[in-house]
Amino acid sequence: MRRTRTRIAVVLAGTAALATAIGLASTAQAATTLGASAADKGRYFGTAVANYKLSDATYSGILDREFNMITPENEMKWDATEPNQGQFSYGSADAIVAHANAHGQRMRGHALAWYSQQPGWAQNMSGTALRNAMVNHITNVAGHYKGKIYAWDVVNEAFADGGSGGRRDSNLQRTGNDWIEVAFQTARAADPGAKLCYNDYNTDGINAKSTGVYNMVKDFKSRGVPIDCVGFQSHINSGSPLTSDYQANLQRFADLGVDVQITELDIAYSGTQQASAYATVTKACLAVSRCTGITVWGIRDSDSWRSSDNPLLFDGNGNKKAAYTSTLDALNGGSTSSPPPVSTSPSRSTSPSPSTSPSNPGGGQGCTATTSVNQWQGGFVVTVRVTAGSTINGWTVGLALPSGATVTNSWNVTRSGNNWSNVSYNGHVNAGQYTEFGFQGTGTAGTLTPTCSGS
Ligand code: G2I
Repeated sequence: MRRTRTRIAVVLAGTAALATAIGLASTAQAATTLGASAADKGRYFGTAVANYKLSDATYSGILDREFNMITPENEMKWDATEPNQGQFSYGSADAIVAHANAHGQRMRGHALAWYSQQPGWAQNMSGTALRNAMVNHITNVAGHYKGKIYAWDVVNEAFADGGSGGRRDSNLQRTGNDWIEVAFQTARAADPGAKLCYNDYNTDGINAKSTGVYNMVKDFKSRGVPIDCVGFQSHINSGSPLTSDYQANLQRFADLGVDVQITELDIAYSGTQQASAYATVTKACLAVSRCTGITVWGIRDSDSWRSSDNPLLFDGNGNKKAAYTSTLDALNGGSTSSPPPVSTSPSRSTSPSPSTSPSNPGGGQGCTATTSVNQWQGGFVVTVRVTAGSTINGWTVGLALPSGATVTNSWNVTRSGNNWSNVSYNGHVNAGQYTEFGFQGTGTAGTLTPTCSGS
């Protein structure tokens, strides 16, 4: 009897080993959770999370089983993180980050600069005071989370709805059209490792609004403004339906040299129509190699900001819906498009030089430096481009500011008086290529005459 049992046990063990081997082999084709399946395709699958729901076991059970990226639904917004000017409040957001760390999930940060959900004190500000408040806010919040955020929605919803293709009016917009690039430069300085995204809604197909954003991104890339990604919220409903050019729209942005992400997906259709639309969106992301992941805007229908539309993947009881299955199937059957390159990219760029000619050329051994200045009343941002004549491994730009101008913030550079030198990751510049650094200040930058010396 004992011998028989032993033999059965050995046979079973052998079978189990074989089954495990087969199971592992087939896992790559058919992962059983959204996060694992997306990971097999080099992508993430995330959700918006509300901190106060983490104590709900059904909610956190689904979260930790299915999702490997988290966006705080409200906890990192300006009103939550700086309720009084200069007083920062990170408790709820920190709790979400701690949950993510404990469960192997990464974080998307949302959102540093936005016309909505501003604290009352900021709503009442304008001009230079508001601009400075925005810069201070971004510096503090992105600095607090430095190294902990995969991607930040640096600027949210800055474009107008409708056919204008232009900017939305807001107190931030009225501080000057360059507020968006200042926000990106400030975020880069505060957390150089985070991908920096522009995020908006009704930009999910090719239309006037998305083309306005497209033109801004193209301009930013050509001038070296640090932007790494564009978020497409994808709040799909009958008034803002899923269009057949969804994938083409993602692709045209990716072709500008930015990652694309689906950031707040929910689909207010029902039944099979909803399931099929989720599959279409998922396949579109898989088909675009720079689409790095998908985030849904909540877990259960009851968690949604528009819960009466039942737009999510789980019903109010936490059961998987048809939309869940179609999404998972789409992930598992996803195209073989290569995953996006993994990069902790420095700012060096090989993109074509800007159309505007350099304002202040200056040269020395191995390199030249040029500046472009964005001046507004009371403040400025300077971008300095260092172009290598022959390949260099380090550089120093000599650049003096007029009296009365004070630097408050700089990025991709280390400064000693009037000498601005490379940091660890941007000293090496190949012949003919360039890298950029920048700084922000108060006062007037005036006409700058930089010199450059390479080593
Ligand atoms: O409106 C849907 C989303 C559009 N894109 C940007 C997202 O940040 C935005 O998320 C929603 C949240 O899902 C809501 O939860 O943003 C809303 C505010 O603009 C959030 O609603 C707010 C309520 O308006 C507040 O009354 C409430 O105090 O949620 C707050 C916290 O529960």
